[in-house]
Amino acid sequence: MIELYYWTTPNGHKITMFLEEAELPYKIVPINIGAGEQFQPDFLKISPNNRIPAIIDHEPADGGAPVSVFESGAILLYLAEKTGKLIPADFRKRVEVLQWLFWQMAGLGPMAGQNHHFSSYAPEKIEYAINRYVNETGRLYAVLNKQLADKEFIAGDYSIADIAAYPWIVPYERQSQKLEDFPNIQRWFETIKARPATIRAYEKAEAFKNQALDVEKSRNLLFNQSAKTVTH
Ligand SMILES: N[C@@H](CCC(=O)N[C@@H](CS)C(=O)NCC(=O)O)C(=O)O
Repeated sequence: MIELYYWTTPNGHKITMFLEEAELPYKIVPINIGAGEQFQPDFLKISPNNRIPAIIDHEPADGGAPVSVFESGAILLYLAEKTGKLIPADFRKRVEVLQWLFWQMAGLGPMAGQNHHFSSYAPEKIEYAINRYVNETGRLYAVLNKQLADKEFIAGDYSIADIAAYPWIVPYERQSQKLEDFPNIQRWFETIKARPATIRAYEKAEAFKNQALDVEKSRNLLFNQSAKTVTH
């Protein structure tokens, strides 16, 4: 059994997408980041960065004590290695998946995240910052579009590289991007959206709809973090 510490955000959706795809039994433990639950001491023990998602695997491969993992890319890789699913065994194909997984983790995720911040959440509209992150998101979309020109999925077969990227393309309008400008992404996006596991993963989020993030109420909690908010 996998315990998934989760909230209904792109990085949270990555893990429900994997678990649904691999049909692994799991239990969701909601961590309402708008209510500050990411700072609870028990959660910080498994996720010292005070961010969702995190998992506890109660049946690790070595048969030992439960294993906890934080960082969505590390979780996807851990689960793919555990199950042998959504990652190729072939050496060269595996390298292909890993480089695109890290591209998402270090590029698309953080840049689109800053795009959301400066375009939607920042109390002042800072033109330079908005342009910087909208342009960088667009550049990353163009790179992905090129990669998908001759492939159905990012690294050939459907993999954790696609699962990492998809939830960050879902809010494309908020990122001031148009999918018509990226026809290969559009085709890829519609294919993944229609997968039964993707539909089931996004349905899991519905249960928390009435607790949707109210950025105005949570502004101080989410956007006022510093070294001082990292507790012992
Ligand atoms: N690099 C991390 C980023 C995780 C992340 O930023 N999580 C957000 C939600 S998507 C969060 O928990 N925010 C809580 C906070 O800012 O306190 C990952 O991919 O797991």
